[in-house]
Amino acid sequence: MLTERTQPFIPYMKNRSVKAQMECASDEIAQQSCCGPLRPRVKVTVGTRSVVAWGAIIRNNLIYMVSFVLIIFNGCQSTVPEFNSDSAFGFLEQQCDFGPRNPGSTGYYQCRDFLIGELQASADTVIQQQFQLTDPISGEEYQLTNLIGRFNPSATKRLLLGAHWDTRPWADRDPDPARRMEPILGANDGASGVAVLLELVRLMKLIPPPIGVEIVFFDGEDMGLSGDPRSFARGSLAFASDLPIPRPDEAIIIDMIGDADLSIPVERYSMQQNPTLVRELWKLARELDLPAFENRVANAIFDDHIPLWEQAQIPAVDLIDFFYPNRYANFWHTHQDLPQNCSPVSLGQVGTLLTYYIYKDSN
Ligand code: 1BN
Ligand code: ZN
Repeated sequence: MLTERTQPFIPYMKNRSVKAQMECASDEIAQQSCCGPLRPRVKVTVGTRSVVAWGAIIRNNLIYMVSFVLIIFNGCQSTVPEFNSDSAFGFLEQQCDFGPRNPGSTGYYQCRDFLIGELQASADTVIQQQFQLTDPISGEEYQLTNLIGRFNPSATKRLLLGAHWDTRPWADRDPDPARRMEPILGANDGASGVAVLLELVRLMKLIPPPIGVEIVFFDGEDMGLSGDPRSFARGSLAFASDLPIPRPDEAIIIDMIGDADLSIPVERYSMQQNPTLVRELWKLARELDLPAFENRVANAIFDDHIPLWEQAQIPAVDLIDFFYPNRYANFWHTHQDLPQNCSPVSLGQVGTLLTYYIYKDSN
């Protein structure tokens, strides 16, 4: 069953645009002129003569001028829309409602068509990139699909934002051995990153980004064998080995960012591949008061950011919370990877960071 997203999405501006503020200012002036004349009304009586108080005139005019300058100055600051965490969580639930999305499953095809529809409704261009992958256990061959949605593709600066949309065909870390060959639902490992990107897709349709943004939903990330990291991230390998778009300047991958107990230290390979972007993102997270982002370097994880750098020299960073739910328990690659173990607040932290990163230079 599909979850209805009942709340209409009404974005509002953190800092209102120059135009909106000018309109507001002119409304105020219009109101004043309806209620009374713009000419100064203050009079003082000197002896028997009534004279206009010139001091008051100058003071009033100064107030108008200072207000105008402040409005313009405030309008020059960046205009960043608000990221809607509940809407993003609705996208997470919607993907899980399709069931497991491992290659060849019913949920896989339903989800692929849903993602294509969402991109086509909002992006300037949509590209489907197909590639082959053999299931390392059954030997079955699948035709897989990376999906790319391009926004403002002619911009000078272009950022790639990626997440994998496929889910793992096996719950090989589940405590119940009898269920280890069943596919996982992938609420966190799969749906969470895609959910944040789908919300950004909707936002960018409403408010076009000032930079170029390439949204990439990678396929074939999670069909790898435990103990063989290079058998993972096959969609990003196919993408980076044969780029279907001009090479982006930089990339941010998001994976497993829905954990209700979210903690995102710096992933070690990311620090090597793009230390400048790591510092900028974690500084922004500090300024925005996003507590999930921790100022320490942790595990090196073979994720979709590695082929981007190795094959195409795209300096890519991975935002990932590898300990799901924490260091003392594990839901990763188990049947506990469910929406109830994820949170809109967690999606909101990552979504807010990315929204600021995209729109920070707009006005
Ligand atoms: C992330 C989520 N990954 C798989 N599911 C990448 C990964 C590959 C993590 C190998 C650990 C080992
Ligand atoms: Zn996984």
